[in-house]
Amino acid sequence: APTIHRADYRPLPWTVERIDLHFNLDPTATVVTSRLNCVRNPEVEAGPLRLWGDTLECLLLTVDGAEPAAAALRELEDGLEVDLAGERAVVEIHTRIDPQANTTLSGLYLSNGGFFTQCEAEGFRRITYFPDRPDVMARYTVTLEADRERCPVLLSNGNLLEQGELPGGRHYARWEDPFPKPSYLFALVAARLVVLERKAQTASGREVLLQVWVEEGNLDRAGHAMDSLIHSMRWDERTFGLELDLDRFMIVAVADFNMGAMENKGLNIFNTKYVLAKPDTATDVDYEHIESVVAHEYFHNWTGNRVTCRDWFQLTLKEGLTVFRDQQFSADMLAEAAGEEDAASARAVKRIDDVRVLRAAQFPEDAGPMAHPIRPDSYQEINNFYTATVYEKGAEVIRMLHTLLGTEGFRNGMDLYFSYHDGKAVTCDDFVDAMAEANGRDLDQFMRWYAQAGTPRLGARGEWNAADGSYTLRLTQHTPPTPGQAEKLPLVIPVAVGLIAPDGSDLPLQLEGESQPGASTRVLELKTAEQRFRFVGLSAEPVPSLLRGFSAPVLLELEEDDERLAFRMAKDSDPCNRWDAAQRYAERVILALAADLGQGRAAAVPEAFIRAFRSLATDEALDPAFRAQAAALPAEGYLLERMSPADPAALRAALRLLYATLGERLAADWLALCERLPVAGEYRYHPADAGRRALLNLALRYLAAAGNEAGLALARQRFGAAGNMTDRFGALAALVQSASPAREDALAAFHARYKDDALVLDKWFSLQAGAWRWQDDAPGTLLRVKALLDDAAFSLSNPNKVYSLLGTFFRANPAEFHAADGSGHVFWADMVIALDARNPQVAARMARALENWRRYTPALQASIRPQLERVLATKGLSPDVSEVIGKALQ
Ligand code: HT7
Ligand code: ZN
Repeated sequence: APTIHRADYRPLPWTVERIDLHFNLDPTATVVTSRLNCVRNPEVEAGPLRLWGDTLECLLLTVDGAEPAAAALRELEDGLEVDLAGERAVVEIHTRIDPQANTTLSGLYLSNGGFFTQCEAEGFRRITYFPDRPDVMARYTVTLEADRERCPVLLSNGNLLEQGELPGGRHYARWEDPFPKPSYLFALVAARLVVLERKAQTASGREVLLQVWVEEGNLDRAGHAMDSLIHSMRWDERTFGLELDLDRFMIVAVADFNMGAMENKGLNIFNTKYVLAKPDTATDVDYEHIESVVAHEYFHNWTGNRVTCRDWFQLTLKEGLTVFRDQQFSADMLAEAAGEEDAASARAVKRIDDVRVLRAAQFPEDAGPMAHPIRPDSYQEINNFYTATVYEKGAEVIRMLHTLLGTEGFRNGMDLYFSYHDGKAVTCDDFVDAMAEANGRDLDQFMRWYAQAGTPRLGARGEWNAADGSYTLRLTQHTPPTPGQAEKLPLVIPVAVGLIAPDGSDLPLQLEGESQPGASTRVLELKTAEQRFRFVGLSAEPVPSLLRGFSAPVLLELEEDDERLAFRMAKDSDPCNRWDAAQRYAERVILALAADLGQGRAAAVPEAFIRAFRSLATDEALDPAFRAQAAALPAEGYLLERMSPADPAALRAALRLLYATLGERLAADWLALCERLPVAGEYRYHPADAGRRALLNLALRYLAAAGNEAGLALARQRFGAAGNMTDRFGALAALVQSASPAREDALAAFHARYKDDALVLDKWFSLQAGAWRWQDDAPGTLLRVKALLDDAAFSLSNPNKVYSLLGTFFRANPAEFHAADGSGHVFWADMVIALDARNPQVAARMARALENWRRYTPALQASIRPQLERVLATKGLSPDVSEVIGKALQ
């Protein structure tokens, strides 16, 4: 596939002002009639109208009512070019498409008999010929015509103008969206659905209709999504003064969907996973995710829809900013529920969650062959760039702006951004320029965050001068080379710093030249490769606490011995850094165990670590949700990245030993926790209860890993008696991650209870795919995964099933996936090839599981390479997979 470069962006000579669409919906032969009111762009040199089209059958094309001369219409590999005269023209196009044959879930497709669309990024061109780029913003009128029996509900963007009956059992609905939008925000739904609806008032007093559409039988699972939507509306009004601009806002749940959800104007389409929840089927984590995804899509209405991206290279303009907004929203929701006293801890728990995701998913991406800046310079397939870098690192970049400018400065920047760019398709420069102008700041150097790939290394060394009571912090930065970017320039890195006194209290900070001490945490701005900051007026040597709140997406390289880490685990006033100290200590212990076990040496968990871990996990003064974070070990994927070469078997052996040791040595503590923590009464989704359940389930996990009889009995009992999915699933997970034979019965009982529930079965698949081997002679997980492919509930055509079974195995079970006999690698190639024939986006996601293969041991590399080559040599391979594998092999 050709490479597309950001530098090649040119505005189109013709754009579309209005589009009138008519859909005659039929499962195998849908006819789409499109009338485009085209307008010449006076700022661009004359040229033809460019229409993209993909897998379309063109039935008719006219210009101002007549067929164009043969020479005026040219067929291109990816669409058409039409010569138009004058300043305006009406182009009418009729196409025929086959939704039933569309297994890609991009464009118009069928799910459970209903019609659904997904147009981001380039799905609209699979529906009709169109200048399918985000900088073409048009007003849409849409008429849907379908069989009434099959599709009683007909939805599209905006407001319903009219609906009625048609001959032959058909009916129609006509919709109009008052706001100009890019084609990627177009949507339609024609299906058999039921609705939960509420009326709400916006801040300015307008009445709006909120709807959540689901399949019959699921109405009792739609309430949490509705509540989340109302909370999101209120938060955006309160925080950014942004109101819902439509009279009606719809959410539709669909079971076949490539990603989490889609922010189509006024008609958000969601993966059922991020809508449906009731206590018996959804865990606390599911409730949390639903709240944040509903918020994310709702927030896009301003950051993405009202102001959109000029081109797809600017994707982080909407995604990074919207992830930041949903992270802030979730933190505020948690803080509100926790109450004033516990608000800081609640916010930290959310921040820790976000940092975990960044480290586990984005850091490896930044260290691999697909590394790219948050604003990439080139791509072959845009669908491959909906990445943790664009989303999560993009959100970190926005967060740094927020830190540097302050809450008020950031809000002023947002206001200016909307005042300049509402209704337009713009670039990341436009956003940062608005922030700079509103705050009188020069952010030119800051823009390097948009241009440079790779995780920067932040070095820190402190020098204590007892004679004058000063402490000099020397900060350095460098970013390692990434593909195509050998040299990197210094970035602006906000480093939030505290200094801890020997008694554990925070010291007031006074920099050299300042007249008096100030706050105990302050943000230093590191702008050059090396900078010194001299703190004065100190009476004893302090312990530095750096990057508080994880103030920048960097890897902190700071030499700290075990005692110092244990000290910060116990004393750091910044909860994120307290957690981080525990993670660093655990990482050090795990990697040392892995090195020993990998070399066949005897290994034991250091006593000092067990002591430090125990004090933190059992500290009753701390919020259970925080303790659950502190007691959870670093993600296996992150640890593999920290290992050189990455040796999944040795790492797994180390983790097994650590789990079992902590389970055994702290058994009495874990059992005591299990007595004290249970939440009485009926289930409610509340962060305080969720924290208790999370810590209790973690305690069960440690006990089960150690084979503790009392712990296993408790897990069996809780599994049987659970009154909600969080408890039931937590107990089941503990049993499955143990050598106990009880796990098979529990898995069977779980299956029997939920055999008709697709979303719960996803959990059942995932749990088995992620299962470790707790006895060396147990059969490998791959055998189980292969057997599950034939389960009646499994389907390679449903992304949720693929992500649950294959995604978990390839991404979350490295030791089993990378079994020494190479069977996992052969299986991976078989699956990627099979998936690619149906759904290239999903196949590419699975393909990426091996992108960092060069980091593994030579023996594993030798096993992986031929499989990568086999996939690349497959006839008809999609551009999606071919970009991933091509770059991995480069
Ligand atoms: N903006 C949405 C992106 C999305 C998507 C992209 C490619 C293929 C399928 C997709 N479904 C949704 C999701 C979001 O960030 O809100
Ligand atoms: Zn988004």
